[in-house]
Amino acid sequence: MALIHPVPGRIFHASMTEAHKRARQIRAREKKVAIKVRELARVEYLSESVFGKTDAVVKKTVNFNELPPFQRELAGSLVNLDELRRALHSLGWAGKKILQLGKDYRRKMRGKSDLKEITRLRKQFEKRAEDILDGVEGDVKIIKRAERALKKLPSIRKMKTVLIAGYPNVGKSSLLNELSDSKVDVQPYPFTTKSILVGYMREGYRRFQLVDTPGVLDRPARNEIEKQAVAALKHLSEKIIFVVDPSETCGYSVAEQEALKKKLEKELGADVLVVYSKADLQPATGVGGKPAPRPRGLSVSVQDKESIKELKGRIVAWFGHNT
Ligand SMILES: Nc1nc2c(ncn2[C@@H]2O[C@H](COP(=O)(O)OP(=O)(O)OP(=O)(O)O)[C@@H](O)[C@H]2O)c(=O)[nH]1
Ligand SMILES: [Mg+2]
Repeated sequence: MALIHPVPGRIFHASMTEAHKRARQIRAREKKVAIKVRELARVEYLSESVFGKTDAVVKKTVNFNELPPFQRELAGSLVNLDELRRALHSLGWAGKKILQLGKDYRRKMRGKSDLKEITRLRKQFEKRAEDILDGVEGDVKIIKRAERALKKLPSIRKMKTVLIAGYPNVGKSSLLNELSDSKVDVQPYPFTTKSILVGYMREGYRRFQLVDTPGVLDRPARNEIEKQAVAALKHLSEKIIFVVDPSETCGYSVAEQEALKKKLEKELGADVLVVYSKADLQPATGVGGKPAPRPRGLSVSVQDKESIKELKGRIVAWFGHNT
């Protein structure tokens, strides 16, 4: 569902054409009567058409205050929400104003019998309606810009969620694929050029959402925007599977990986479950050329279905069995 109801292009012109077409279909036995009725109809249809279009945008755009915190935080980072709210208000006001003006003009026109005068009033109404819409053109631009920007918001379901973090190449996406029942969803994420990956895992009647965020939780946040990107995720879940690759084939030492884990734990105030990946590979050699001791904790390999099953069990237990 779109957060912002699409704003039609050229509201005034589209409404004019619509009003004119509909009014032309009106027939009356007497020509004079027909002209007057059509002129009244043009005013009515134009005002109603503009109102309908603007009102739909106002009414069908979500109330950003009611979005889940994660979505709201992201929306707020992409768009100035106060400015957008004001723009929507102005557009709504313009539509109502034109609707009322249409009523006033029709009242005036009904009292006239001179056809030239009636036509003059209809044109005057059209001009005033156009001026009102011109006055909110800046607001329309703001709404359209927001509409485009918010297309980058990922759609994430409201359900038990686990984030997957860890340095690049440690095996996060491979793990997500193994844990997910169906194909992993690719969603846009505003802070990164990469997409985020969303998978769904079922265990009995329980369903979990797993989110892999390449470029976000796979390195220490460097600047404000990156910190914001990390902070937004806090609203999604405080449960993080942190993947450590003890084989170090990812290119990062275990010590570096542990340091990132500590940092994320602190930054997000997260509840972290460490998972050691690539259990089928030898751990990297430690001091003195000896293989480093096998890490304590859950070791998994995408080649070992049992280990994946065990991880699933851990995730379920993590949320508690009565959830
Ligand atoms: N041997 C072995 N290789 C694995 C395992 N899991 C992942 N890999 C390999 O490790 C490499 C990186 O895996 P990815 O799942 O793409 O890692 P990632 O953490 O998602 O990487 P980025 O998306 O770049 O952050 C790939 O070549 C995988 O095939 C595993 O359990 N065993
Ligand atoms: Mg990946």
